[in-house]
Amino acid sequence: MVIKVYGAPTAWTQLVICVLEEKKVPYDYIFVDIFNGEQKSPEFLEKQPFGQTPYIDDEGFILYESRAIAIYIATKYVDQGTPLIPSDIKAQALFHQAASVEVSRFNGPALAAAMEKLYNPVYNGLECDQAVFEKNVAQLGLKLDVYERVLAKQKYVAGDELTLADLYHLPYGRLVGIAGTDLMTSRPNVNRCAVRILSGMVILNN
Ligand SMILES: N[C@@H](CCC(=O)N[C@@H](CS)C(=O)NCC(=O)O)C(=O)O
Repeated sequence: MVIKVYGAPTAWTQLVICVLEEKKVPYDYIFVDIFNGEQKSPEFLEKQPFGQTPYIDDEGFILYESRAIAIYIATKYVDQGTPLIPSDIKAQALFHQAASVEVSRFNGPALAAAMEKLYNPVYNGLECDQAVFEKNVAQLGLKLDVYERVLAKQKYVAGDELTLADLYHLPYGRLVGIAGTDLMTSRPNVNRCAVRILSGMVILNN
């Protein structure tokens, strides 16, 4: 039985699907209608108690939190597709460093900018607060200036090989582009890395 991904064509399911594609693992994508509250149903909360997509079902083994799912897939299928987690102890430490930078520096302002410009108007019926959006774009820009300097010296965020730490930037890196910013494209080294990350993306349908 192939891995079942219960998700929606939004930010985090895209990461899980991208990891499965990079690892050449077959999967079934099962659409969860988060736009009509299916993720808050008792059946869904049994599997994902926080009421968010995605989660996976691997022959009865249920796992949620996209970064944890990504590590599970990359570890289980270590011998196929793109490696994604280095085996050398120092390369692995640099991978954890880059993954921590994504959570602690990139995700906050990127999520806030995407929420303000895309999610709030489209899904919550709220007007975009342009000042909040711009404040977060500016904060993210400062972080990406540092990324640009790092990526001038190495191909990817954890070194010269693509890792999960790069792919973790896919969900909100993509959305800040859709939100109309040039945060990625105006920084050549960041853009080079972003183009590679996005090359593994599959367009999901409802
Ligand atoms: N930390 C979670 C975040 C999941 C998340 O934010 N999911 C969004 C879609 S991308 C969702 O389910 N939103 C609907 C909701 O919160 O009700 C993960 O990594 O899986």
